[in-house]
Amino acid sequence: MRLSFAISLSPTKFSAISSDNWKKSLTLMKKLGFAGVELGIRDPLAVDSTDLQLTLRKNDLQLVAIGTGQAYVDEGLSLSDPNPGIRKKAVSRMKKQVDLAAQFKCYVIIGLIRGTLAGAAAERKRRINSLAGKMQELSAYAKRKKVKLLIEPLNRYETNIMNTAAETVAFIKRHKLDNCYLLLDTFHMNIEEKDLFKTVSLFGSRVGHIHIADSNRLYPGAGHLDFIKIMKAIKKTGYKGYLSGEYQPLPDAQTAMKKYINYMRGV
Ligand code: LER
Ligand code: MN
Repeated sequence: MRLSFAISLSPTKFSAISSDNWKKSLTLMKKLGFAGVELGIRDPLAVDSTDLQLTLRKNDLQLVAIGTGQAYVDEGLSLSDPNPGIRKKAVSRMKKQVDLAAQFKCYVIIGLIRGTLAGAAAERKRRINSLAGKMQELSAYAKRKKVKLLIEPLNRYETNIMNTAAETVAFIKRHKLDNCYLLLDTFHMNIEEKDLFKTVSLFGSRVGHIHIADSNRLYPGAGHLDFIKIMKAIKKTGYKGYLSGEYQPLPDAQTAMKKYINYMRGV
């Protein structure tokens, strides 16, 4: 398993990643020995992909995945918004994310961008069906571009759509999203899963990517999660992907990053 770290390409309200200068962060990541980076990108059209490619190459870093939640947090775009105009904008933004990911052969994450549901049961049902349709469209689009999508179960305080791995896998199966894989985040799992270790072994074969954060959404070792046991469970599944640190950049972004690599090498 290789180590990566999630950072933002531009300033964002999303508090679980650092918005420090990304080029400086990549230089530090190379120095610390990371193999990959995960980038939170609000608008892929604002990205100079040649510059990004060169900077990644210079620092021997693989772009592992694109996080897309900033379009929701900073702009209010979501795939399940009641307003069809906003849903359409969200889909087209996600297609641009896929286009960018195709250049780097990396994953695209569907996390906060799916939005959250309000209203009566019938209205929620309509919107969940509409969301499934949008995800089928995106999944097929990404498949044509040879890009895999990741759906991340998120805790109940951030969304009410797919909080657990079981719900997410059921959604993937029900709507035949054969190009979508599971992203497990230890912070969300600690809130939502009955048995985090069992979840890892049960759904391990469907996992495409992993986010690491402690129970308090700080660097591993700052909270009460048993990462030795978690790593053992992940290893048992034969997972060969990246472990991306994704948490609040505290006490400061650089220290948070250093803490990650030191701690993870220890476990
Ligand atoms: C959100 O809480 C999160 O964990 C992100 O990775 C999802 O966009
Ligand atoms: Mn996450």
